Amino acid sequence: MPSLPRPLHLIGAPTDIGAGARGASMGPEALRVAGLQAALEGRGLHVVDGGNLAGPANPWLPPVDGYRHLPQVVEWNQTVFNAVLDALRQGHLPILLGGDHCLGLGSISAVARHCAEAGKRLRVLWLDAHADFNTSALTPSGNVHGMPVACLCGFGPAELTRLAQMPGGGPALQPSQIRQIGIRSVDAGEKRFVHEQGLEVFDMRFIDEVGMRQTMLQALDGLDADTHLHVSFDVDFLDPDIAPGVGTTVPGGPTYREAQLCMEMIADSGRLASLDIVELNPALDVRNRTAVLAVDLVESLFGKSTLMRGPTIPSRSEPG
Ligand code: EXY
Ligand code: MN
Ligand code: MN
Ligand code: MN
Repeated sequence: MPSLPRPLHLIGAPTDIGAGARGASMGPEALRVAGLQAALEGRGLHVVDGGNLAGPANPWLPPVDGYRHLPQVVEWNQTVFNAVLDALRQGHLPILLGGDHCLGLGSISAVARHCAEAGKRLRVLWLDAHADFNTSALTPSGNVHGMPVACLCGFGPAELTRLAQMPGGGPALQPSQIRQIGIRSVDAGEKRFVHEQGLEVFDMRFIDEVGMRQTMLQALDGLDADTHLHVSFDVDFLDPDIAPGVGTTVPGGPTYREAQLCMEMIADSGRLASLDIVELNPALDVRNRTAVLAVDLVESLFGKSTLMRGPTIPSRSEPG
C-alpha cells in the first residue's frame, strides 16, 4: 500500500549572517507572501508552518581568521540543526526557508544524523551557481555561505564540522553523497579543492552540452527505496534574468524550462525527503518575482507537472 505523503514542515530562519550582502533575512516572509503554503496545500499536501527561528543579529563585521561572524553562524546553525532534526523525528519533511546558504550546514547535518539513526542512505543535490567549497584558507571573502559543503565534508572549524555529532564521530557527508548542479562560479583555490576531494559537479558547461534531462538522470542515478534525498536549492542557481532577487548573481544559469525539468525529475524520483530554499534576497528583488518563481519551482518539486503525468521517456533503459 502506498504510504501517505508526510506532512511538510516549514522552518523559517531569517538571517543573512553568512552572506556578503544584507537582505536574505527577509527570505522566509517573501516566500510566505508569494504563497508557498497555499501552493503546496493546493497539491493536496499537509503543510505545517512552524514559524521563524530566532538567533543573533547580524553585527556586520569584517572576517576574523578567515571567517565572518563565526560565533553567530554557529549559533544559527545549531538552532537550525535542532529544528530540522525535530521535524524529521516527527516524521515530517522539513523545508528550511533561509536565510543564506550557511544554514545548509545545520539543515544537512540534521538530515545526516537522522539518516544514520534510521539506517537510510543519503544523497544531497546541491543546486547552486557556486560550489560553496571554500575553507578559511581559500576563501576570498570570509563569508561562510561560501563554505557549507566543505564544512559538511569535515573541512572547517570544529564547531561547524561536528554539528551533526555523527555516531562514528566522522563528518556529516562524504563527497560521494553530493551532486552539484548548475555550478558556474568557483574560486581558484576552491576549484583545486573540489577536484582533490572528487566532488561530482554538473556545471553549466555540462548542462549546455548534454542537456538538463541527461544531467538529472546522472545526478539521480543509484537512488533506491532506502535513499533519503535532500535538495539544497540556492536560488542563485537560476539565471539572474529570471531570478534577480539574490545577493550573488552569476550569468548563464538554467532557464525557466531547464529549472522546471530539474525539479520535475527530482519529483519523479519519489525520494525527496528534505529541502532548503536559501539565498532569496527580497531587498534585491523586483516585486517579489524571484520568490514567486521559487514557489512555482517548489510546486514542481512536489509533483506539479504540465499535464499531470509521469516522465515522457522512461528514465532507465529496460533490461534485455
Ligand atoms: N565563492 C565566493 C565566496 O566564497 O565568497 C562566493 C560564494 C557565494 C555563495 C553563494 C551562496 O552560494
Ligand atoms: Mn550556495
Ligand atoms: Mn550560490
Ligand atoms: Mn543552457
